[in-house]
Amino acid sequence: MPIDRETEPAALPESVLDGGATAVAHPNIALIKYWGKLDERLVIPCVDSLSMTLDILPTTTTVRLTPAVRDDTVTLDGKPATGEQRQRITAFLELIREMAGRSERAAVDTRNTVPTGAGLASSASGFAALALAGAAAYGVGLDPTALSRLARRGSASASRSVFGGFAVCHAGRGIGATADLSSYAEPVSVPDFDPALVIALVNAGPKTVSSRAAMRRTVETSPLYKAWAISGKADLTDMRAALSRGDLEGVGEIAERNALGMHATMLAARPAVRYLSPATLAVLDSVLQLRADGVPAYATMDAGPNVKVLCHHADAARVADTVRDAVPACSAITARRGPGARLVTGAER
Ligand code: 2P0
Repeated sequence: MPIDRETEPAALPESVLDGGATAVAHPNIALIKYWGKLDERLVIPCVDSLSMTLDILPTTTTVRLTPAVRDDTVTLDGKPATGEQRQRITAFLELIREMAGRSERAAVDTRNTVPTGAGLASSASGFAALALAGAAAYGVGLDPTALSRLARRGSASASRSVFGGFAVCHAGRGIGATADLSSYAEPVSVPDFDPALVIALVNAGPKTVSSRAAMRRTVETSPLYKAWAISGKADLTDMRAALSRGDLEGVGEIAERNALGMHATMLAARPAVRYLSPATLAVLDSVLQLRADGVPAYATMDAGPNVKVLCHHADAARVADTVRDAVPACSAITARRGPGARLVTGAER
């Protein structure tokens, strides 16, 4: 089968085994959202999801084995990682060591260009890059499906950032090892669909409730959760059809209803989880106004107040101006579909 340079992650060159490995991965934005886990330890999502990988805000991660050192060292944006962030990364390295049958510790250096923990998918790009660099550094050869399953153990959304363009993450079936084997992402081939995604950054600060805690509370207490999970199945079927038609209006309508439904499940949780701020609502109003003015523009929001607006490239500048007018403190950056995770070597590092 020919290799699709956009959707297939790069193969592992032997040269990266000396002196560590560096990988780059991009964030993705879900058009059909993942929210809720069936198994927290194995990171098995309750629902299927579908996303677009972006061409901006990459994470670059280097993993070097440090046999003479007793503990892993983790540097995040130039500073030593602490607390839960460090723990998640070292637990992930432990998984790779188990796969490799090796015990050497490692030094991890991760650089994000996206604000960490702001609902801008830094854990998606972060764990996709770490999975690829970590597997390469420890000499574990993984096919794209296995790499995606590994990335999922870091963050379910990271399974999708292994691939470029559009990707679907299967929630999987069964429990335990069966669920682990059957939950992974794979590319969705829509070569001619290339929309713009205008990211309206209303607040780049870290979120007040982690998505992990928020998901858990929603699944356990929200009376709306089950209804949303069921309607998401139809959303996914409709989304695949709209994508294959290259139908931006269809894709946008389905993405918007799926995201609003996800936030409705959170608002109904006890106590409520509310990521949407007044500025978020002002941007949503401006998106409605754009549509009323004949500009196809559709909103999606993740675990934070920022809004991502799907539109045609030709309309992206107008959309960006409109959201900036709606919320003067807001900045807007435009993304398009981007590449899958890849290893980088030599000077590129
Ligand atoms: C998504 N989000 O599909 C959804 C929509 C946020 C809202 O995946 O707990 O960092 O590490 O699996 O992937 C954000 O949560 O969560 C997320 P974990 P993740 O993109």
